[in-house]
Amino acid sequence: MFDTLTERLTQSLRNVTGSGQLTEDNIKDTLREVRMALLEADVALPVTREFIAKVKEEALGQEVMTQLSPGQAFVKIVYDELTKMMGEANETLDLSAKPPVVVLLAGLQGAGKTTTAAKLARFLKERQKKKVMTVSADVYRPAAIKQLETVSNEVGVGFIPSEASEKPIDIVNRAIEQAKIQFADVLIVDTAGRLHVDEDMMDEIIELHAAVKPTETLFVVDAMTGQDAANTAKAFNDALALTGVILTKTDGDARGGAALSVRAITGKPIKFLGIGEKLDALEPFHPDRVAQRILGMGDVLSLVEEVERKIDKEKAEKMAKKLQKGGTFNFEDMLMQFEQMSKMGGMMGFLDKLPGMSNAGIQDAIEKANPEKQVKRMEAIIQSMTIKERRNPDLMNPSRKKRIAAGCGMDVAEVNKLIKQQAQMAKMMKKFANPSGMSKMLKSLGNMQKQFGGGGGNMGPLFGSNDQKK
Ligand SMILES: Nc1nc2c(ncn2[C@@H]2O[C@H](COP(=O)(O)OP(=O)(O)OP(=O)(O)O)[C@@H](O)[C@H]2O)c(=O)[nH]1
Ligand SMILES: [Mg+2]
Repeated sequence: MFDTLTERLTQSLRNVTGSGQLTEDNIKDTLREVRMALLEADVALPVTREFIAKVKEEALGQEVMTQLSPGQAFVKIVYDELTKMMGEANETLDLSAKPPVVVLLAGLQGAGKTTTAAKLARFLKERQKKKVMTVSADVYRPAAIKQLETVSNEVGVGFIPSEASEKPIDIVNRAIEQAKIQFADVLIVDTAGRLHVDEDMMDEIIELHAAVKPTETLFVVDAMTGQDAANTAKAFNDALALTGVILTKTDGDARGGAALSVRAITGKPIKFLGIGEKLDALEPFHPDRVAQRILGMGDVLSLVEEVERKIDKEKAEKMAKKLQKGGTFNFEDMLMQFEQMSKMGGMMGFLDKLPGMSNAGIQDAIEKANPEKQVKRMEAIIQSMTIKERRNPDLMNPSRKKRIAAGCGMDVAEVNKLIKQQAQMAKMMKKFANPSGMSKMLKSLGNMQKQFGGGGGNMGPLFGSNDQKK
């Protein structure tokens, strides 16, 4: 998603150079390019205008920031404004109402409503442990009901049958009763595709909405329609009082105009993104993460830049130098790396920035592995060592290990595991021992995702998973 926009934006943002403050002069050209980039991405004109005005205002009002170059400062402003434009934070579904919570999906023909119904059902079932049921009120398109049944079965949620001869309101009222009897937490209602200019069809869903009073009314819309997505969302919102938008087919959308326009034009949050045809291809919409992706901050290179800014550079250089001279990556170095990692917002914050790591399944696996906790334990072990031991891993012997384990209240097996990890990291570091060793090491972490994706929670030498061969 956003490939074209990202390319354009990163290119123009690179042009803010010079030193000292941002001035009208040194941002003029770039602002024009950003504006062009947004319009080309099919962001609505009023939205683009407002965005540019805000960025300009922020940029000119900026205090001089010592650590940031004007270019970096400008990127930061653009990033902040992009995030704001999309709504700041992720908005979740309101599932606090009395069950069954009714979620009504509406949208144009072929937007992805039926697919999204199943994706959402799967998401709520697996991530939020909800009992979900689905029902189709699409009595118009042949096989529409069957389609929902098929995908509901595929994701393993209850499906309430309906007939094309029934009235949508009757279908849904009956479904609510049935969902109650079966103690479902959530009932997802799929509806027929309709155009906002088709009065009969709009009246139908307005009546349905009034009768059913869904807790969530979500507009499902194809991201590839760009700013039209935002405009139809607005038209539906005028009729239906939406609670949010689900943007589908973002996997095929290189421009991003829909994602950027919807909030500003409708005032309603995008709650989810459809990112593929498969039924697990749905992810919660996080404005900040999307803004990062748009600015290409998801790539490892800018991660390295960020790291270099934040970490104690001197320490890293000293370590690199030592490694270069053939020194060993010891426990002291390991401890330092853990500290730096936590400065960067911990493992989750760190992984967020690696491309491919936004995949929901991966994030889940990481959260389960709880790297933060593992790091804390590893830190405790190192802290239980003497300085001499920290600097000379070779000193380790059974009696020292026993003392260290006792000192941190863990067992020797865990100390052994840490020692093994240190050895692996030392080996890895040797490979990258040159002045930019740190950067290369971080890049190599990018490769971890492969290992990780296929390895069911194995985070490489740095964070061996707990639940592996005990
Ligand atoms: N690539 C991609 N395809 C998607 C996504 N969401 C839905 N689709 C595809 O879009 C097509 C239409 O999806 P449906 O779920 O049938 O759309 P609908 O809104 O229910 O269509 P109608 O009921 O006819 O109005 C299908 O081929 C889906 O596989 C997505 O996020 N990415
Ligand atoms: Mg459908």
